Amino acid sequence: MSEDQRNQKQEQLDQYRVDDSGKKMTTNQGLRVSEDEFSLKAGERGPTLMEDFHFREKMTHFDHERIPERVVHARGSAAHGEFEVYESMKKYTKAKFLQEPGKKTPVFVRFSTVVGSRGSADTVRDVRGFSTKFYTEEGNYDLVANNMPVFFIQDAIKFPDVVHALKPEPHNGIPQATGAHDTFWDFVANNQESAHNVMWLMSDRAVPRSYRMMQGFGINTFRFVNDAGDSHFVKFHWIPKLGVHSLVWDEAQKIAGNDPDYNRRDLYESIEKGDYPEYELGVQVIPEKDEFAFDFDILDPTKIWPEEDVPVQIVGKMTLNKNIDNFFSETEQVAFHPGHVVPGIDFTNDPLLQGRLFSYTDTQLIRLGGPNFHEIPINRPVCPFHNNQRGGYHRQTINEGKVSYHNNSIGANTPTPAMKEDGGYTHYQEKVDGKKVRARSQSFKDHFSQAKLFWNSMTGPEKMHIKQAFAFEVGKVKNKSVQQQVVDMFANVDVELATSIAKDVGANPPAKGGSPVTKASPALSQMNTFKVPATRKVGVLVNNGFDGATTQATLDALKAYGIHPMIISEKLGTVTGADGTSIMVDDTFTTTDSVLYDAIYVVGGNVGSKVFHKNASQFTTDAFNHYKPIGATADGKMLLDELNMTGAVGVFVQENDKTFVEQFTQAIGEHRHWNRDVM
Ligand code: HDE
Repeated sequence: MSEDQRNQKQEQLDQYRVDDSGKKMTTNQGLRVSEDEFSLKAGERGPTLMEDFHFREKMTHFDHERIPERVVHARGSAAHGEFEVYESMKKYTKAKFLQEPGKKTPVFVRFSTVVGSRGSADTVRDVRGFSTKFYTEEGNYDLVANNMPVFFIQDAIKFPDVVHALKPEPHNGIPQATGAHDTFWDFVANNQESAHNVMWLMSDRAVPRSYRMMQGFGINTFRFVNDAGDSHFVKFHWIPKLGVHSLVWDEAQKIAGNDPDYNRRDLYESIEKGDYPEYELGVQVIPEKDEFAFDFDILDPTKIWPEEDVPVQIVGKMTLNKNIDNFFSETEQVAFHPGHVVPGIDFTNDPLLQGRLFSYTDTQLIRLGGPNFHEIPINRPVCPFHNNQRGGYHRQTINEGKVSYHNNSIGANTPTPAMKEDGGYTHYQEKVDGKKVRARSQSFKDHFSQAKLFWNSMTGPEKMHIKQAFAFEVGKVKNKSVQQQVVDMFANVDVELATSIAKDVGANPPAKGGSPVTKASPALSQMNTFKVPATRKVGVLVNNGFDGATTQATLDALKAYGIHPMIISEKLGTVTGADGTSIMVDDTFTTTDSVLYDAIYVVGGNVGSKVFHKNASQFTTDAFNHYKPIGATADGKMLLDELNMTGAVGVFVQENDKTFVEQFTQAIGEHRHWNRDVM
């Protein structure tokens, strides 16, 4: 694809972009408006007149400004970017955008939570969506993924059930954006195919630190088809270059109050700063002949293909390098669909995928109000589109001529279907032979082996977090029978886990033993991820009279690592060091909170202030309890001594230690100090 074509998507969006600044106000019909503050009245104190077309147009537009939110994944945050191929996938697929190393394709990515409504908080315990639209020369390809590699159900017909159970309960509309209530856990215990996904949901994966630090998984098994017509089964992965990192649950809850837009803001601000999120695309490929070579069914969406058995091959890298211009036009109106494929990418009989192939277009009809949503700028392919579809709400294309049917002679039988050699999409001719049944394959019946594999793959702290998550979630369940059913169900995964849940929620210990699976997949643990200090935010607690030279040098050194120190003090404006150094304050103890930073650097100062002392103690204690790295100057050490933190794991004091910055920086990259004894 040429540079021109790569810029095509941007140019296409630019056509629709309007800069209103400096312009005269008009109605939507282009009529200049002379007055926009007073409605037209019969006399200054009289009634408003029906003939006030400007008032009515303005109010009608406003009355209709909302569209139905997505039934799931309502809360989203998105960005533009590009995907660049490292390794040609020619061997497996003829998809043109995956053929040549170096080839770039524009993309639009929307991240989301699943269960909460559009205005809900970002940091709830939930699955995250990770949808990517590739604007390829052969049409749009959508990779509609989640941040967990398995799903709650095996057949799409159960999707309304799982979503009803997870959403706020229908009688009172409570609780928002959480599975911590009776109906979800009742669903889980009575639909045990959910076990594996529930293990992921109780793990740290459900509270990502950032969309920039989150994996993506296509979950469903797709098919690659090459030029020769050979087919391979394929699973898609996104791997973040910053590693996979999560929040602590207590922190996540506090962030939900302090900054409900936490993940959205992080994405937006990072791109504004030039910290472009990067993800590598990986594929796991299984040849057709090995379809039955595994001890699980490769079409079962509650199963992973362990990476140690089926390695992830890296294909290329996606960089998100441009923010949206308008949330509604882009993030809200973008329409994804796993059925938006290009030649070389095809489907399998995965029964979840088959149902998805119906649902996504269907949902856009109600959400975007008709069949022409492909004409909305964010959804338009970069290649032209021609067919005989006309009409429908909000049709924008003005098709010329009187022919809108196929076959025809009046229009020389165009548009004409393209031959396969000419890029026409042909479905892979999989042989299908069976009776019409409402049934599930026996090969989908094992619900616990991989749930156990996941549990076995967790490190001590990760297992602890899972137990705590169950204690919270199942503890919120009011129905004692449901609690007991959950305990008994998860004994099938691990008895120690089930016993711990039973203790925490006051249920009886589980009756039967756990799964015999002893295998682990180290790739599943977040402890084995990349550790990168760059782009992390450090809260710097500064008071007047601080050690100017040391502080300034440290801030510069941290910045050189790509870390973002943010100055926090009692008041906005500047703080002044003992040597006259003056630093701008970014936030105050009132406007920000410890939970919004990856690490705390206690600089302090020599000017006593009770307010500073009280707030700095609170910030530092929270950071300590959330396992974050803490650094301190000699002045700041006094506070740490008082709080009994000096010498604790991940606490660094800058006395005469020249290696302070290196140690502190490395600790920031490590993310958290799970082996610290918190208070
Ligand atoms: Fe979705 N899903 N889904 N889903 N899904 C939607 O489509 C559906 C599933 C996913 O950012 C809806 O446009 C069914 C798996 C993401 O706009 C809807 C089934 C995976 C998004 C729908 C699934 C996903 C959606 C609602 C089971 C991971 C947000 C709004 C059979 C691979 C897309 C919309 C965005 C959205 C249906 C299961 C990911 C209703 C029926 C598995 C990331 O069509």
